[in-house]
Amino acid sequence: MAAILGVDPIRLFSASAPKPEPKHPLANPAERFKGGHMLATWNHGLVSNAEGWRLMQTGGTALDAVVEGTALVESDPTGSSVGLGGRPDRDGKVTLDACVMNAAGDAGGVCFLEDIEHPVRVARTVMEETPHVLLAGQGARDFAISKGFKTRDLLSEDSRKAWEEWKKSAEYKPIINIENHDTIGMLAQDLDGNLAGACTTSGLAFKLRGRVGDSPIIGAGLFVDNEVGACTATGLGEAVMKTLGSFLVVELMRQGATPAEACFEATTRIASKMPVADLQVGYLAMDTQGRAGSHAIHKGFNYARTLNGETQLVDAPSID
Ligand code: SD4
Repeated sequence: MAAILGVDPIRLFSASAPKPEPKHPLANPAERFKGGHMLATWNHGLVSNAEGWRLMQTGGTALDAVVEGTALVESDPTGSSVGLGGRPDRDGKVTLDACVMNAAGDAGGVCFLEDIEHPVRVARTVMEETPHVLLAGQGARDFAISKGFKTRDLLSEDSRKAWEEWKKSAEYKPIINIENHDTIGMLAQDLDGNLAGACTTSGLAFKLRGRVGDSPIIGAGLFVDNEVGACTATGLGEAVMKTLGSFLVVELMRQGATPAEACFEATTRIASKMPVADLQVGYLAMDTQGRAGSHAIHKGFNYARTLNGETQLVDAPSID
């Protein structure tokens, strides 16, 4: 057989091929944190973490915690950036993005999904019951319905009024910490020491129809590597996608950065590449040893942290 790209195929596939490198030091089972650790973006993370902790007490995995923790926020009609009650696009339609990732590195997501209250549960179903990672639009909706998810109108009266108001000037200008506020990204390490993450959003208010942000994109809005750590992002998805932020944070941790150092580096990376006066991005990360870190471009980003059942709301440091 001819060499492929200059590599002898016998060497490539033979049993004597070089063994993989030893696992990362953070993967050391003896040092993994097993007290239960959860991080979730913004104030509503408090509700998500409480649900995650409740599930962990009765044997729930990190994946159960992040999916059901964020699903609670999706059901809150007063939240204007997630699930039910989320702000619509320019055409008055609520379109949702979500993804999940588990300790095995499996991932699932949905984007541009309409009429389904729990995109995060659909994302889990995509991961567990299909060979795919991401389903979009009508296909995602059809898939959800085929799996028993019910449809409902997600446009709340409050969001309809905000859209009517927006149409009067129809100015497309994301506002830091207001319009971009409230995506929920949640990371968990369960009592076995395994990691998982979820991210769910209605995206930017009054976005162009069909616009998909970073939140359902694996490596952008969320990334989990059970050997190293996990990261999620909130803020302007276009900025997060340009630097594949969550993957970047996890890779920096793999190279030895703490979660805080990695989030700082990923945030300043954005600021070094584009003007950031009018955009906000916040990163939130954990490693396998129970350490957490966060960084945002601007002030105002906070997150809920639960460690050993104790919860606190933490203000993230920022560049300005
Ligand atoms: C998006 N990243 O669609 C999301 C919005 C967000 O907090 O995170 N808001 O770009």
